[in-house]
Amino acid sequence: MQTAEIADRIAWAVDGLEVEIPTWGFVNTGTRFRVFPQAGVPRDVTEKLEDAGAVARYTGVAKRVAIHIPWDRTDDWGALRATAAGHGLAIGAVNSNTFQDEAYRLGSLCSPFPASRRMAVEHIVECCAIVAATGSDVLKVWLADGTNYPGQDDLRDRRRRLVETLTEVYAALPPGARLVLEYKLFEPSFYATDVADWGQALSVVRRLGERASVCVDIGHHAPSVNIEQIVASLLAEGRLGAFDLNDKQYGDDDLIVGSIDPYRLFRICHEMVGALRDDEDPAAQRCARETVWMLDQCHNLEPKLPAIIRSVMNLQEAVAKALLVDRDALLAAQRAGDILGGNAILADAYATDVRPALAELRTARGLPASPFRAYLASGEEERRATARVGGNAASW
Ligand code: PSV
Ligand code: MN
Repeated sequence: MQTAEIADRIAWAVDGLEVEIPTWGFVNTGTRFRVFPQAGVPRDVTEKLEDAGAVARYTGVAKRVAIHIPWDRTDDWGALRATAAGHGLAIGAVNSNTFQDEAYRLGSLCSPFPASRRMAVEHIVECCAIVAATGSDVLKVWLADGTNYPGQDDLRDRRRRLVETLTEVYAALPPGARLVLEYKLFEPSFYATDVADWGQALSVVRRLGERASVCVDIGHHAPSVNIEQIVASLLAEGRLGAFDLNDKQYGDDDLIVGSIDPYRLFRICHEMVGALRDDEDPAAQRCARETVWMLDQCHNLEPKLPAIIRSVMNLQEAVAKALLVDRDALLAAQRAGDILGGNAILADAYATDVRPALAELRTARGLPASPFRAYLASGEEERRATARVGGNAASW
């Protein structure tokens, strides 16, 4: 296939795809052993938005920014929204945080202590108000709730508390907004996590209502779990709400998306593109259209901005390859029971080098052919480090 024909077929990866960048991707992060600070890291939410604005400028497809409360707390949400808009950004998912307070020692929404549950509900209800005040449309809830030892708490009771408190939160969602519930296999709890997998998350959001769905964080699964099948199942149920994109080798490693297993990322994108193009399943199609493609990564050692730009490009490449899959031929092979034929269609699309076509598409739209190289050559990284001296760099 010629570059021009490839470009034609993958244009959506540049014109249609919307990627959401997390403010916490720009701050100093680390492991439980040490945080290694970097130069030029934002000192407040305004500077985080400035960095997200740079990613949007270079890539052209990352125009939503996810915020985390209280890390991004401000006393004027309207002003925050306006600052974001000044950088060409809309506020995306508002992430609640019920994992960094002493009160949450034994959990938040599932805690055995009514006062802790109350505090968590009030915090997330406040996040609902922030959704409205910032013009966002998504509330994202991840819970660090769980237990470390068998017998520590009653598992069924914890589940009952979860449904009860989330029902209260759901009632506070602003009109038109959605709640997405994120699951995670383990950590910080090591015996039983209250929302540990997609089945638990799906059954809980079903109890809440139509505007509740599931967030799939790629890093939150056991090794070798088939994540694209989870994505397909959630799409079929109309309950996929968002991705937290990243990559992993061992646990919840929060590495650059597509840096370890680009083929897995491609397979996930293939499920998404399949649903987006499936006119015969309008419910899955709508669900795929509304799904937020958010990054959730930590750049502990590598420079943060170029790492995030790289992530966006990796995602675009995976989406582009998925757009190249010959769906009619695939369907025909599948219906004919042609195992190797079907597999070859996917393998051929994955093996295509889409980078020249992506570069052409970007150039035609006034974007740098390689946002990553253009950013590194721009001197912005050095200027940021010189300008942001003094004060307290934002960190965990
Ligand atoms: C938890 O590990 C998580 O994936 C959740 O999305 C949090 O909001 C995010 O990381 C930041 O800690
Ligand atoms: Mn996440």
